[in-house]
Amino acid sequence: MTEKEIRRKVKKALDHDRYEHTKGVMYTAAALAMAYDYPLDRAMLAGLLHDCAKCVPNEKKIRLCEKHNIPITDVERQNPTLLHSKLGAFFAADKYGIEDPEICHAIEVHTTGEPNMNLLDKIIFVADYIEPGRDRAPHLAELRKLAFRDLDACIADILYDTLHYLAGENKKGAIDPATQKTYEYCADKLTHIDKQPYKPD
Ligand code: DGI
Ligand code: FE
Ligand code: FE
Repeated sequence: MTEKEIRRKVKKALDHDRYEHTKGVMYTAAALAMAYDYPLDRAMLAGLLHDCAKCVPNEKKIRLCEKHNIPITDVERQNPTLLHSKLGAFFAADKYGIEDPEICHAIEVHTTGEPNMNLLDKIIFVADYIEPGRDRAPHLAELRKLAFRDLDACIADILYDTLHYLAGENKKGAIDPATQKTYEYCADKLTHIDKQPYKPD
């Protein structure tokens, strides 16, 4: 498949807002790739495909994972939206012909992160959070600057905010152990001075 064909297919698979977000992630990933010396074409392709399974209805996400032997954890069964990353990695290879395992891996871990992420994983994880269309998360202005100064510190701060968001008032959803582990792995990189290290109860 050519890059143009992939773009057209992704656009069809997503709703308007999700495709706008996808373009934001693709170009933000390109900018981060420039800053940290990663091949632009691969970063952009990973950005383009990172949410390719996001608009599949939740029931169907579960069905497709079961059909293709993609393991589903308890937390994922309770929050099937989380499955869009694993299913997206599968789609990238299966429907979009991506043979680059680094691209598929970055898609697979983009929602929770994982300890010891490689450079492309980090670029996509951060680009997803800071792309220009995002406007709800706290500290976006600081995180956008930090991303280009210290990628690991930016990841620690994003995970800190995500864990607090998930643990917040109306419990947005169970915390995936992968999110927790990723945070613990990089917690020593936290930069925001007004923050205490996050501790689950
Ligand atoms: O797909 P996007 O919306 O672009 O972004 P994403 O893949 O990072 O998904 C964002 C959502 O995922 C956001 O609402 C927070 C949620 N999330 C991240 N880690 C966890 C989580 N949700 C649950 N339930 N548990 C987690 O550990
Ligand atoms: Fe996503
Ligand atoms: Fe996304």
